[in-house]
Amino acid sequence: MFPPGFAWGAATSAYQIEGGWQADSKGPSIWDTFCREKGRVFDDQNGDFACNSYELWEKDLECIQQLGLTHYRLSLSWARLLPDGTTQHVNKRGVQYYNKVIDDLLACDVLPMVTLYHFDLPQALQDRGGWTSPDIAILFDKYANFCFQTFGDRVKLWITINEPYVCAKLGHEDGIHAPGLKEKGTAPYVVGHNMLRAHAMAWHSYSSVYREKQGGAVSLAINSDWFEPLDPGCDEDIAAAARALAFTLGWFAWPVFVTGDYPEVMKSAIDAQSEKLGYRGTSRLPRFSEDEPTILGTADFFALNYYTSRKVKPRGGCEKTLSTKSDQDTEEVVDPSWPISGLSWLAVVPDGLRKLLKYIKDTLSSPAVYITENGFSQVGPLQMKDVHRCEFYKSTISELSKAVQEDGVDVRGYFAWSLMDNFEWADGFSVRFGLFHVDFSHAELNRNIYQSGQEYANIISKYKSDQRKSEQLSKSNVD
Ligand code: GBH
Repeated sequence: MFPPGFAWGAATSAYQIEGGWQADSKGPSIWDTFCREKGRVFDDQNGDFACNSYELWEKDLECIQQLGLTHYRLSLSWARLLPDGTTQHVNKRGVQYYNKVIDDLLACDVLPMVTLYHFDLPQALQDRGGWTSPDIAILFDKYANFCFQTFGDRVKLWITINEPYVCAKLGHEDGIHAPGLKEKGTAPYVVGHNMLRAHAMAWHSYSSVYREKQGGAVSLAINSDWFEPLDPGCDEDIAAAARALAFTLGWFAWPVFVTGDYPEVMKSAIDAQSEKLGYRGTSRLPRFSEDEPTILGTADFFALNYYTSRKVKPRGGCEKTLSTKSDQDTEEVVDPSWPISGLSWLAVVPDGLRKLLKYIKDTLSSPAVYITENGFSQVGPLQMKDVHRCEFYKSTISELSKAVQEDGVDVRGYFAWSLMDNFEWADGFSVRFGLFHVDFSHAELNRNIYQSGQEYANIISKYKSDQRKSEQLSKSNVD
């Protein structure tokens, strides 16, 4: 039960699938650098070749068609288009590659959703301070303008930045993503801030220069778990769950959708913790400047990456060191009844998606929503008949339909993560999220559909035939 024109998609990202890391004068990205440092990635693997989509794009297109997708979400490699990150030097072969991908999709009636930034900053810009430098917002805006200008005649759905939370926290606090910094409790807030500024500048550029002619829509993809109180009757747990939501979803959603600023509870918790731990100086959470383009209202829809849920209680203020986690002061637990997908963080909680969507509707004034990522991983021995993942997709999509039908959430589309097995960041190739299996042990890198991929294809084809029937019905009613 989904509305007409609903987007059925799958998602990927450039570094995770393309390979061709030095092909045709592509510049290095921070992930090229990071993977070369020993001990960063499972088995010291890297995305040098990955699924080799740079050369094997046609195989990806076959997978897309086999699933019957209406939409495909991909990301552009900034360093493939602009090897040193600036528009001083454009790599024509990179432009050609994405032109072909976009044109081929459209020729097959598949609409592209394009992400400008999915974790892979040009190394040349990291050398200038990366996301911790305020200048990055202007550089990103120039890159975004370049992309709107080059591809915007055909691309109508844009994501500026994928998961600023993950870049800020995993990349600059936990050090488990590139660039591998561990500046706890400080850099992540600066990075998040600059990402919001960069996103907003690009959105304003689109609105003032391209929107009228190109007619597309622009947002940023925000990842969040669903958080609920461990004991729903306990006030401390209720407050802790609210803090967890504020520090994950709210960090980026409040500035863009609600107030133009960070959630109050986040601001006060950070300042209180600074005080308590004797941190001097200006607030660790930067302020938005009145002299810059506004942040509020800079999204044409809500793009949600949802994977899992947690039950929350207070940590008890016992942390002695600065970090975003100690500011947040929560402990998050997995309910024992929730199955685990194979990855310890990925408990399977399909109805958490429905609850999160309801929360988004109620707190962010009912935005149009795309689920830009959702998925389930396979770890360990390969199973082509992946019954658990079939179950996962069926129940997730059923919860999604309840969100639409019963809760009235304006959901416009769903993108499964991921089209095919790929380079799963710090987990390398040990974790498989694909609807298609990729045989990384042979140079052909053949793609083969999993049972869950077939399940998803069946859901899509059922939707399409229902749509055709109801169109015929309404036509014959008119006659
Ligand atoms: C997505 O992030 C990414 O956008 C995508 O590229 C990736 O392939 C996909 O997830 C699957 O992982 O290691 O215990 O610290 C999802 C949000 C938030 C999920 C951080 C993993 C880290 C868990 N991610 N979380 S842990």
